[in-house]
Amino acid sequence: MRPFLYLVLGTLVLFCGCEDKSTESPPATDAHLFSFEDGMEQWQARGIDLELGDTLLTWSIRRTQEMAKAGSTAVKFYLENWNDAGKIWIEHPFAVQSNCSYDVNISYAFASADFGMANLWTIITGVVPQRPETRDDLVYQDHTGNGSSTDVGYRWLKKSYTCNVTTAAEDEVYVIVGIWGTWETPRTYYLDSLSILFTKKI
Ligand SMILES: [Ca+2]
Repeated sequence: MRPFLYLVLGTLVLFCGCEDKSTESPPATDAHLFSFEDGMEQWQARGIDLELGDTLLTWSIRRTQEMAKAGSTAVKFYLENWNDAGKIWIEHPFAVQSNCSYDVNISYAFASADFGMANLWTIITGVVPQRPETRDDLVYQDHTGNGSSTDVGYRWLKKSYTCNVTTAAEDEVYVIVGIWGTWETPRTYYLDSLSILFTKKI
């Protein structure tokens, strides 16, 4: 009986090993959605390059009910960009595995009153392995134009960016969303329905 038992046990072990391979896990995903109805949901407002002589530019990032894409509340970005260099954003750390590579899709509704193609600002959106400390740590994307050639007021736009980040020893990354003032004027934008999707690459 003993050889038979070994055969049965060996078959079970082999079967379990094959089972693991045949049911190889799909890429791990992790989704987050923020509508800012009850608070900033752990997103922190930051700014850089805000100096103007001996003073600082006036700016703010706060929740508002002036307009919203989902629910009744959005996040309002306001920057008086008199130094032609201001950058303001919100950031949020997310837990990840160390020594891994992730594709990160960042999608949101973005309301802009910027029309035409002249004097537009620049969108900041990305994922970075450490908390941003300098302008070079930020990730710049396309412009803030709302697609209209005339002044039609605010339009909600659908923005979607997919970035890649590779972690080393760290076990968190930062997602950043904001604006870079690339023309000297005060401007206001709105953000809502922010979705973050992490996909771990195998
Ligand atoms: Ca909302």
